[in-house]
Amino acid sequence: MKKVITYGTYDLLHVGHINLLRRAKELGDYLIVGLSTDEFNAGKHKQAYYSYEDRKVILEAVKYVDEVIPEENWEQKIDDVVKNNVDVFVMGDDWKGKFDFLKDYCEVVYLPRTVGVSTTKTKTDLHG
Ligand code: C2G
Repeated sequence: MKKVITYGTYDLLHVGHINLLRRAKELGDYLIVGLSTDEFNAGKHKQAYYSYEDRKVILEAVKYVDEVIPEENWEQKIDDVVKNNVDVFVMGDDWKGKFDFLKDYCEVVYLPRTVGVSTTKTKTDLHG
């Protein structure tokens, strides 16, 4: 079974997230998402609108997602890849090059982002 992993905040789920998850799943048979905890987001200077628990429930309802694990720090990726026997690591290409150190442990794939949609844009547009 070919296992894929990706990471993110996945707040206010939108089509850009779904496009990433669908393409990530297409690269294997089982997709794990490392979901940023609220504490880790604070470190990313990101304040998610939905709590980790709610973002996890929402993500687990997406048909492309097989498992959600907490992303608590920047250092856990190698351990996650090895522990879960992951074959492919996937991220949107805004992260291109940032995770190439994982190439010693698995395939590393950066996928083109979906243009014109982001959680930040949603928030700004809604504030009127
Ligand atoms: N994404 C995308 N297109 C968009 C918006 C997001 O393809 N229009 C992708 C991002 O590239 C990322 C995933 O969707 O692969 C999740 O995006 P975020 O929730 O914004 O994740 P981020 O804050 O970038 O956290 O350790 C990695 C970090 O946790 C990634």
